[in-house]
Amino acid sequence: MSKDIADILEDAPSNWGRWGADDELGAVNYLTEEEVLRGVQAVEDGKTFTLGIPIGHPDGDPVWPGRSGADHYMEVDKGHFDAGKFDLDGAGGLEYADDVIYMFLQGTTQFDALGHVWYDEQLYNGFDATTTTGGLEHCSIEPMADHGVVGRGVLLDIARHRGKDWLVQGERIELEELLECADEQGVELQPRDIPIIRTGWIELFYEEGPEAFYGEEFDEPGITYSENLVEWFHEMEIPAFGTDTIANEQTVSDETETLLPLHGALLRDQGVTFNEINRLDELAADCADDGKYDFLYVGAPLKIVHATGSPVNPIVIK
Ligand code: UVW
Repeated sequence: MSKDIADILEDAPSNWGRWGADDELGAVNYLTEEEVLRGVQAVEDGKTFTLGIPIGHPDGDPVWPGRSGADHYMEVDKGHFDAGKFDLDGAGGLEYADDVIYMFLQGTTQFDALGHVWYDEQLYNGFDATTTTGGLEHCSIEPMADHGVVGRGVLLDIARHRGKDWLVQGERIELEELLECADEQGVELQPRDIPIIRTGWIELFYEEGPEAFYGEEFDEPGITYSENLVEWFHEMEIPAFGTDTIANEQTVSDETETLLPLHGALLRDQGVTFNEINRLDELAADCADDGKYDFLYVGAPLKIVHATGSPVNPIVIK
């Protein structure tokens, strides 16, 4: 039987109440105007990178097992006009195309809302988990979408640091290695930064295909739970972090033997925003080339009412 996450995290640091009893924005509150300007100061040459993956890729989309990729279809196109299904009175020959996407909001590059994951019947800041029924009454994506997630980002290229194209199933990354990697790259991690951790894992999906990616038992590589790592996020006042994996952490923690404990310790307890399923290879190649690993990070989730998350195409400006 797996351990109880509430017992494991009993003494873990928390941000509940830090920004008031009604707060639903969490650690993104750290991203004040000063932090935005600190991000702007990291811009030197204006090079831009987008971190989103394609939505509706012909080989499918990389998603958490049990979810499905986007289903994209045409509601109206030239064929509909040629078949006489539309007659736009007064359009003078003007025609149009319309399409629809049916997808999991967590099924592409995305931000988790703070009410996406909980334990012990409570969401971030103590909201009752029953308020998620029928749509998130509290801690939906809306406060984050209203605020935006903008600050100084720092790439930590763990795949390159290990001399690999990508990490394999179950490989774990500890805090010490994140710090060593920053050191080796010659970049200083500062309080309120947005760490972007590259494992190469999403590249495996596109380069070797879904079978290699999912394997026999899905067990993603990633940062792993430790008291040190959780304390570090708290002391450094980390508002958000991104990775190129589906869930931003080792699937089953070696330490707790439970599924995704950092979702409990960081998202639910500290209100840290998770930006998942990024594609980081182009950004990483450029950072390796010019030796500059910090940048302005801009994440704009959609204002979807009562939603558990939102697709996002983060923009990085160097
Ligand atoms: C789960 O909800 C399982 O993970 P994610 O945060 O990746 O959506």
